[in-house]
Amino acid sequence: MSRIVGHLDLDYFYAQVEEVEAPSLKDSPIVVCVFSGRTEESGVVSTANYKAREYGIRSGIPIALAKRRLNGIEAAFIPMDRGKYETYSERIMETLRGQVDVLEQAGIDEAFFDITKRTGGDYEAGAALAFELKARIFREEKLTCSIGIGPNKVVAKIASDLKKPDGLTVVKDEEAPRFLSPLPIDKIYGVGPKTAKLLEESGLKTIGALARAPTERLEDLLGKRVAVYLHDASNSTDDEPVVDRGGFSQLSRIITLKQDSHDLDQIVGALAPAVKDLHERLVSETLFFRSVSVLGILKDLSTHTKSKTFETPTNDFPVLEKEVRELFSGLLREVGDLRRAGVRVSDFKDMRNQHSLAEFTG
Ligand code: DCP
Ligand code: CA
Ligand code: CA
Repeated sequence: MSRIVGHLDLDYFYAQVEEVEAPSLKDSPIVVCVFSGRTEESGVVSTANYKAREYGIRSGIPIALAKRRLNGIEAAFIPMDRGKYETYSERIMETLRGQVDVLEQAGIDEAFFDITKRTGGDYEAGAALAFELKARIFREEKLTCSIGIGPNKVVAKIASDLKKPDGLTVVKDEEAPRFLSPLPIDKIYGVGPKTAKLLEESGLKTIGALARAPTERLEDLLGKRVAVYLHDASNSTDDEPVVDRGGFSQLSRIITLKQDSHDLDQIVGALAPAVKDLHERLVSETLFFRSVSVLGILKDLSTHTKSKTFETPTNDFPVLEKEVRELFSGLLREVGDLRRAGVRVSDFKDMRNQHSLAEFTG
C-alpha cells in the first residue's frame, strides 16, 4: 500500500491573523514588522498579506523600503506579536492532531501528516480529508491554508506550495516522478542556495536531472548522506517517516525542592539534572530555542516566572545553564522561598534539514 502524506502551510500566517483580529484591514496592505527600535523605521518585514505583496513587499526586506513601496497607499504596519500567533498555531495543531494518523509540526505555521491508515491508502479519500481539514480550520479560525498530498514528505511539501493561497494539490504515487521532474532542484526541502549552486554548476538544474544522476557523482559533490537523500527525494522514493515530536511549542521540566529554599546555588543545583535532561531532549530533536523561562512555585502555590528571548535560536548548553542561573537570581530578588522550581524553553526552530545539508556544503 502506498503511503499518503500531507503538508499543510497556513497562508501569509502572521498577517492573516492580524486580518482576523481586525477584519476592517482585510482589503488593504498589511505589513507585519519586527521593529528594532533604533529609529521609527528601522527593522525588517516579518511577512505581509497578498495585497501588500502586489507592491513587492516580502519577508525580510527593510521596513523603510516597504514604506517607500507603499508610499501614498493606505497600509497597516503592525508590530509582530509572536505570542498571539503561537496561540493560534497551538490551537490549530491540536485540532489537526485529532484528524490524522500522525502529525509532525514543522514550524509555527506548518505540519506534515500521515493519513495512510485512515484512508486505506486511497487518494480520493485523502483528497476529501484534506479538503475537510481546510474547511475546518476556516470554520474554526477564519484562516486559509494550503495543503499538498503525496506519497512522501518531499512531494507533499512541494505540492502544498504550488497553489498558494487556499490551495489543495494532490499528487498520486504514480504521478509523482512526472510531477517532480521539471521542477528546479531548490524546491526540494533542505536544498539551500549553496547546494543548489553546486548542483547547477555541474549541470543538474531540474529534479529530473538529479533523479537520473549517478549516485557516485552526487556523493563526490555532497557526501554520502546528502547524496542518498537527494537521490531518494528526486526519485520520489523518500521514505522519511512523519514523526510526532509532541507539542512543538515548548519543553519544560519542573522539580520539587527537598525543602523550601531561597538559596540560588541550592535551587540551581537541584534543578541541574533536569536542565541537562531537557537539553538532551533538545539535541535529540534537533531543536533550537529562542526563549527560556524559569519558574518558581511558592508555599501558597502562586507561580512566578522570568523569561529571556534571544535574537538568534540556540541549543548551546552553557548558554542555557548561564541563563537559568541569571533568571533565578532575578526571580529570587522578587519572591520568597521556592517550593518547586522549573525551566522552560520555547519558540523553537527545527534545525534538522538545514543541518544535514549545511554540514556537507560548508
Ligand atoms: N516569518 C518571518 N520572517 C521570515 C519568514 C517568515 O518572521 N523571513 C514568519 C512570518 C510568517 C511565518 O513566519 O507569517 C510563516 O512563514 P512562511 O514562510 O510560511 O510565510 P507566510 O505564511 O507569511 O506566507 P505564505 O502564504 O507564502 O506561506
Ligand atoms: Ca505560511
Ligand atoms: Ca511556513
